[in-house]
Amino acid sequence: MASGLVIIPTYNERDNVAALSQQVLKACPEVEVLFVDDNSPDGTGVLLDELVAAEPRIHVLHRSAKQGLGRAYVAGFDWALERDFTFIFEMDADFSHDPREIPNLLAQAQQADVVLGSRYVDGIRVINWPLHRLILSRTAGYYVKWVTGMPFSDPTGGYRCYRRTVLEALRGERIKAQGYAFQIEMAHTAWISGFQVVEWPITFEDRHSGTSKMGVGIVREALWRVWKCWFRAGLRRRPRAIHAASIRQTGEPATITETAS
Ligand SMILES: Nc1nc2c(ncn2[C@@H]2O[C@H](COP(=O)(O)OP(=O)(O)O)[C@@H](O)[C@H]2O)c(=O)[nH]1
Ligand SMILES: [Mg+2]
Repeated sequence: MASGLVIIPTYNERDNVAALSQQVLKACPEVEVLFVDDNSPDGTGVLLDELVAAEPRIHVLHRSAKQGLGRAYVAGFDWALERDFTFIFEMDADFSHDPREIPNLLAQAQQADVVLGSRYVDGIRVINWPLHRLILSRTAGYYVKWVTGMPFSDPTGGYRCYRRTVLEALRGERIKAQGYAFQIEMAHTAWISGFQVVEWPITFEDRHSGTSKMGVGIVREALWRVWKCWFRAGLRRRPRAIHAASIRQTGEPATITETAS
């Protein structure tokens, strides 16, 4: 049975998680939500336990310490693959990603293996972000393209939908990044392996509450890991032949289960 899971990593997101999970389930009642919390000092984890107790479509994975968004996603992907989810989403916890886009990402995923929510296709759609963050984010896209040949405009974005087949195939790959380099590595590994990766325009709005976990270490990690992507690809700048698990090879893609209303 096909279904969708929205994975949301959290670190000190106490003010956001209740309203966000509600909005996600309202925007797309067919999906379930998995929070991956790294023992947030602000008590996000305790609040998440309460949400889980009240709503069967909400789940939580508690991890013992802050290990970066990449590690949280890997734990979430493993959790999803142990269950019966076909469409697995990434989403930030701070309302930077509008939950109303989930059905659109899902619709795109009917015809693609990976859908990357992008702030930079058809112009720039970013609200209230400090200029230095915008410049950094835009530069990251050009840098990744320059080094690896991967043509996507927003490779560090964290609003995505992966087909299960992609995560199964990438499970054996050594994707070790902790910060935003994780998003680059995931996109690059899927793309260079021949999966069909598409971009979908989204609007990104800076968080209203809580603070960013972005730091110099995350940028430094991304800078060198992009080169590693290229080396691991054998210096190739184009995908291999279409991946055997790509929907273009397997015929009709699965569709998400409709819930009875
Ligand atoms: N579990 C977990 N989540 C994290 C970690 N670092 C960041 N996040 C979450 O990842 C998402 C994006 O982080 P954020 O600080 O908003 O980054 P920004 O939007 O680039 O400023 C948010 O949901 C954070 O709570 C981490 O180390 N562990
Ligand atoms: Mg944010």
